[in-house]
Amino acid sequence: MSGKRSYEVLFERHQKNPILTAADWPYPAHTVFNPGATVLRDGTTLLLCRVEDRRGHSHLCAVRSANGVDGWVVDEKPTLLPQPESHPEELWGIEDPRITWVEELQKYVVAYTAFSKGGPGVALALTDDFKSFERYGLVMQPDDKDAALLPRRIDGMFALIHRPVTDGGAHIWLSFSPDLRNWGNHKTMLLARKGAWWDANKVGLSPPLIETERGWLMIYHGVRHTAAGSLYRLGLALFKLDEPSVCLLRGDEWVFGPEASYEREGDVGYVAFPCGTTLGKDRDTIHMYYGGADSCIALATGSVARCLAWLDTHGKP
Ligand code: BMA
Repeated sequence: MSGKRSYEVLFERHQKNPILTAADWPYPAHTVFNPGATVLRDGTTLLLCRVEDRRGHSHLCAVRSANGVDGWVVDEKPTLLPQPESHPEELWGIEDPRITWVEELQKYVVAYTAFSKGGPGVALALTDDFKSFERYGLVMQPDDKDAALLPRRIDGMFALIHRPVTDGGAHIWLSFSPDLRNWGNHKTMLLARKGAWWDANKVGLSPPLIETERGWLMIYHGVRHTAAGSLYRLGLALFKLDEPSVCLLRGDEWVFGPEASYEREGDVGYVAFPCGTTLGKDRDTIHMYYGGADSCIALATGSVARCLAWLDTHGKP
């Protein structure tokens, strides 16, 4: 805990950061970043990493570790490659996966950005082993990204969070589907602020929502455009369990931003971009996996209870 003169630290960087770089890859990779994360049934932590090659195109590669910190075993070959022949929306690559285990389907649903001539859109793929995947194709047309599925139905419907961009700004939306293919009943969930705010003009979901007794905890990114470039920082918000479009609390301040050298220096400096968290056995410890400067993978650790307590003192309805 920091002193009274400084801001409270909610997410502690791991001493071994960055925990993964392209140098750990068994095949040529330019950069590795923005991983989705989950804990498999046997307790293994799996990260589905975005790997960029020297064309600038991305694919996804799974890495596994017993403790979620080191000893990573990287798939020998790309785990999920773009398939532009059958899926033209993946022509320029697939990026930024978010993983949700769906009990009802007994499958992981991976929501990722499919990038092509039409722009970035949201695609889904289902798997139970991270070896073979069933593609559902593009479910949200461009310009749309930063998507993740909720782990269970709400009022009988699957619910997908995503971030379409319109002339009215880049806000977080929630959409519903009976079958993961047909989507409707679209609602705004969290709006970007305006002006000088750290989360002005552009916000997006970062990792999938974390279910707590008090509501769905969201870690979202806000983008501040400056003369020197964009600053990607993270904030917290809490949503109603049975009506997740309703925001209960939203913090005014960011809780995590690019400070370490591996977050400030890289292909895209000043970016800390998580796409996945895992919860510890205590169901409180949050392991947040994030991309540093679009170049490496890092880990920071927090606590659900402390995030909720922070929202109580720093959040507003
Ligand atoms: C955003 C995302 C991320 C990336 C970030 C910074 O638009 O799509 O993939 O990490 O930009 O470049």
